[in-house]
Amino acid sequence: MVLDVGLGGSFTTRTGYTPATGEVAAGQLTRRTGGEEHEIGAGVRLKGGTEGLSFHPAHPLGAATVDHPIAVEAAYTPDPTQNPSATILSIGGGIWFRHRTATELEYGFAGFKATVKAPEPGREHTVALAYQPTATGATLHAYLNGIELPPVTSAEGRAPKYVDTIGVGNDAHPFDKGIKALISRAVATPFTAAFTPHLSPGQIGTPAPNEGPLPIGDLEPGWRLPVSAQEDPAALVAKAAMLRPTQRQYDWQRLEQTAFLHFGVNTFTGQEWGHGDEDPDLFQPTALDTDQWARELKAAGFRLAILTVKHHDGFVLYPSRYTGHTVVASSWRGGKGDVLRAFTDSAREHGLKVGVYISPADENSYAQGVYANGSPRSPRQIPTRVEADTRPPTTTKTYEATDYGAYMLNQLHEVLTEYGQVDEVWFDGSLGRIPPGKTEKYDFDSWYALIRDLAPQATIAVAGPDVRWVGNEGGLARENEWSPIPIRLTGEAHIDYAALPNAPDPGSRTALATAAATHLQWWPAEVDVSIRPGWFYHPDQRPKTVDQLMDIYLTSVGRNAVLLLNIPPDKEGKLPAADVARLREWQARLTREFPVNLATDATPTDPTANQAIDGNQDTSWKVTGPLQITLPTPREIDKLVLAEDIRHGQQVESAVVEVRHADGTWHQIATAGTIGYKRILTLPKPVTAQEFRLRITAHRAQPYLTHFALYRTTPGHEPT
Ligand code: FUL
Repeated sequence: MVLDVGLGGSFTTRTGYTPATGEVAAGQLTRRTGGEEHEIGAGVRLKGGTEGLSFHPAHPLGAATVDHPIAVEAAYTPDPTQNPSATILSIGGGIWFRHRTATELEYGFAGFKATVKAPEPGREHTVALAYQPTATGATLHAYLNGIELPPVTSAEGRAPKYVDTIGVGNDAHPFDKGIKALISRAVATPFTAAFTPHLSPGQIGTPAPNEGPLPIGDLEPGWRLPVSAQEDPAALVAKAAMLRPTQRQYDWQRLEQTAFLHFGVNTFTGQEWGHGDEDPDLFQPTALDTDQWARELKAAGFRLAILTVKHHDGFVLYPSRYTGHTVVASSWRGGKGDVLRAFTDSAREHGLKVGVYISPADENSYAQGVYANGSPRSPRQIPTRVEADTRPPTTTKTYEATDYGAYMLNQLHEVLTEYGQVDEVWFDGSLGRIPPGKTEKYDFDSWYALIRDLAPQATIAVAGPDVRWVGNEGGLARENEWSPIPIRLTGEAHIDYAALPNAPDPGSRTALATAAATHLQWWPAEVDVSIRPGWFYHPDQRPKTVDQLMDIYLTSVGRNAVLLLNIPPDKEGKLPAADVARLREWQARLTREFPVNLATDATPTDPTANQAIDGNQDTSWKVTGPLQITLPTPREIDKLVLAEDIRHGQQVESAVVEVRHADGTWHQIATAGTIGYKRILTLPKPVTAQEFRLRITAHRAQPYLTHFALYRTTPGHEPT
C-alpha cells in the first residue's frame, strides 16, 4: 500500500496533507487549490472545476507509458449534477474513471474504454481501477462498489503517462475535470498477480444510507436466486451477497453443536451397513437408557440429537404401520418397545431438540419388492389408512409418489405427527448395498413438501435444501467456508452441488464465476463425524482423544459450520462409559480454553461498535470502519472469535486483527478469510496488548459483526 487515507489527518500547509495515525502515504498528497473543504471525520468536499486531490507516489509510474501494475481506489459521494468528464480517478493523466454525464461513467485509457451506469448520487460508493501492463499492451480492471466491471484491454500499447501523479476527484493532467463530490477515502497500491479491491460500500467513511451492493435489477435479498449460464461475474458476486438464511436455517446454525446417535440392528451384528435380512430379534438392548443419552449430550453442550430411526438396512426403531421390519418384530420388551418414543421423551425432558435420520436407501424394502419396483409416480393419499388403524380419522393430503416414495411419506407422517416437534430430518446420500442400477428415483419433491407441511421448522439436511454436507466425515470444514453456494436444481426439486461435495473451494468469487450453476443458494455446511472409527458401536473400537475432539470443534464450529458428532449407543442401549467420560473431559477443556470473553470489558473507539463486543448474539454492529477497542488493562490472549450477523448474509472475504504497541504502531497478529456465523482464530503464541483492532480488508456487501471476542486459556491448561 503506498496510499491509504480516510482523510482523518490534516492539511497542515495550505495544500499538503499530514496523515493521521494508521493512515499510509508513501508520497505526497495535496489539495489542488487549497479551496477544497476538509470536513473533519467525513472527508474532502470538492466543488468541481480545478479542485481535487493529487498524489505523487515516491516511485515513478513508468517512462512514457504506465509500466507498473497500480491500483487506485476511492470512496466518494457524488453530487446529483456533474460536468462532462468530471473525473473520479486518474493514473498518470492517461488512465481515467469519470462521468460522461451525471448518469453514465466511463473508464479506460487511450482509445480503449467502456461505459456503465453511474451510481446513485447522494450516497457513498466505491470505485477502483487496477491497471496491469501486459507484453503488448495493458488491461484495466474497473470496480464499482466492490463489483468488477467488464475489463478494458489493449493489445496495442500501454497507457500514456503524462505525469507521475494519481488524481482523486480530478484528472492528474490537465486539472480542470474536477468532480462535485465528497471524497471519504483514497487508496493506491502496487500489486503483483490478482487485485482485489480494498474498498466496498459501507466499509469506510460515512455509512451508506441504503446498504447493499450494486443494484442488479430489482433483486430482493433471498434464500435462493436464479443465475443464468453466461452471467457476469460481478452480478454473481452481487447475488451471493444478497443471499440470506431462512429462519429455520438461522435457528439451526445457532445450535452449533448437534449429536448423532447411530443405533439399530447393526449395533448387535457389528455391521456398519446391514443387509436388510437380519432377524429383528437380534435387536435386544439389555438396559436401554435414553435418559442417559439426553442427560450426557445436554451436559456436553449439544442442543439437538438425531437418531437413526431407519438406517440403510431398513429396520425401523418405532412400531411403524407400514412395515413388519421394526422393533415390534423383536421379542425386546415383548414386542412393545419403541426407541423413538423413549428417545423423544428423554430429549424433551432434558431440553434437547430432536432430529430424525430416515435413510432413503432401504435394503429391506428392496428385498420386499417395494424399493425400486418400477411403480410409476401417482397421486397417493397420505397418511394411507391401514387395517385396524387406531388413529383418529385425519385429513389426508395427496402427494405424487412411487410405491416406495409413498412408504417413505407414510413413515415421515408417523414420525412427524406422533412424536412431538422434530427440528431436523436427515436424508443420507448413500445407497448402502443396493446394487447399482437398481436404485429408486426418490420422490424428493413430495417428501420435502410433506415435511414442510407437517414440520415447517425442521431443516432438511444433506440430501435436502436446508443443510449441506461439508464433503467429508473427518470433522473438517474448509478454512474459508461459505454459506452462499452455487447449486444445480434437478427436476424433482432435488438440490445438487454445482461442484463436487468435497470441492476445495465452492463459494469464492472464482467458484461463483466458474460454477455450472442454476442458482445460488444459502446452503450452510454441516460437519458429521463419529467419536469412534465406526458410526455404529463396535466393542473393539475406542473414542477419539480430547485433543482430537478439540481440533474437530475448531475446524467445524470454528469455521462457520454446525458440528454433528456421532456417539453410538452400545448393546445395552447406553452411551458407552468411555465416550461419556471423553465428552465430559472435552466439555471441561472447552470451558478452560474459552473461559471469559475479555472483550466485553473493552471500550470501542466508535461507541456504536459496542454491539460487536457486548457478547450478545442478538445485537450486531454495521461495520463502518476498523473495529478498535481498548481493554481496561493490557491482557494476554491466545484465541479470537469473530462472527458476522448472518441475518445480513455472509459478506466478509478477508480480515486482519492487529494490536497496538507502546510506540503507537499497529502490528498484525492474525488474519482470516471468511468469517460467517463464527470463525475461531488461534494464535501461534499468546499476545499481550491493551488495544486491539479488527479490519475487514475485503467484503461483498455491507457486513455486520455480532462478535469480536478475545480469550485466554486458563493458565496451566494450555493445549500441548
Ligand atoms: C453415511 C452412511 O452410509 C453411514 O452409514 C452413516 O449413516 C453416515 C452418517 O452417512 O453416508
